[in-house]
Amino acid sequence: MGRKGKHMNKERRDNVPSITVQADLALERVLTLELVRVTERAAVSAARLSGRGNEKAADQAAVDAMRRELNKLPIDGTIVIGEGERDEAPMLFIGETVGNKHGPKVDIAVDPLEGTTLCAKNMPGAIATMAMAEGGTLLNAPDVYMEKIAIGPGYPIGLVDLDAPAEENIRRLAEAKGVQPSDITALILDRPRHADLIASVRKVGAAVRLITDGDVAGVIHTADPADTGIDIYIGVGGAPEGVLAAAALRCIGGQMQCRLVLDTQEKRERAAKMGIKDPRKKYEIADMVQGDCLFAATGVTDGALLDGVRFRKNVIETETVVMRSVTGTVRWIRAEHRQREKFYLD
Ligand code: VTB
Repeated sequence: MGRKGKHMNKERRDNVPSITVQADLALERVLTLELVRVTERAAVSAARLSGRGNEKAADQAAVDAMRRELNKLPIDGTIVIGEGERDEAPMLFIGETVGNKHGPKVDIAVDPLEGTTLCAKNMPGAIATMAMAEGGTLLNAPDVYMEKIAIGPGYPIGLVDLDAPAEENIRRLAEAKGVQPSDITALILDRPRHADLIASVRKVGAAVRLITDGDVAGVIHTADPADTGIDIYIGVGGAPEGVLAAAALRCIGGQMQCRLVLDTQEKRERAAKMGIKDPRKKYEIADMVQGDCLFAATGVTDGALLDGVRFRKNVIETETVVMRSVTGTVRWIRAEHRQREKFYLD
């Protein structure tokens, strides 16, 4: 779903199921706007450092801003997807509690700067993103790789399968869409590990669009192929990004299957400590995000999904998409900020 996704056609809207949860289990809807503030602040802080070639500084700026804003929220939050495990990340580490504690118990997944390299090089597609869900309902995943496959809404459940050969998935998808495999475009991270995958997709006649980073937005692109030109996302990316993308698809519809890449004893032990019992488990969206959730992303640099931050003379402009699973509502929020102080930029 690109920016033009704001004008999503009716057919697509009709295809998007909203999830059913007990009223007392739904997240308070006022939190939706609170999420926007959090990702806006992180995006502005990172954007100030875009194109400076310093990934660490941009990431740190986003982390600081996001943490500061999260701690103002009326929630009793726990970071379940964050900057790393406790011993390696001083802020927004997995298990850190955030919020002012006067509010609901929630799980939080954050990627304050998704695409640090994109931001450092001022390339398209860096975003600040987070998801929030009822306490205990987000997958607690270690920072390892994850196999992923995702398609948009409106297809029969189980149409594509993480364990099927890429050629077969493309053929099935083409048939269901009523087109030839050559009309299908797959989005894949440009990495040497994907050489065979890319060759298989091309062998069946489909097109590959490569991205250097940013697979949270990449997965979201599958939700509106008519707009983005992307029918399917396939490949191995980060597990934290996988859970964030699953939260977005939980809100807007679509299918996604994932499996953690736990290829060493050390990784299996880390995962086990986080409660992962079956290291080979194939996760569906509902396994990764079990209840109501909210998802937000603000553009840092310009991208297909969102415009980046604009620093004008007296105004800072941001663009954010925020979604809520219980209603399936997607809001595109273009904001003009006139109070620079709130961004702690000077
Ligand atoms: C992907 C990509 C992210 O990490 O998840 C990737 O979408 C996976 O790790 O933007 P490798 O770079 O090691 O392939 C990111 O690039 C974020 O670091």
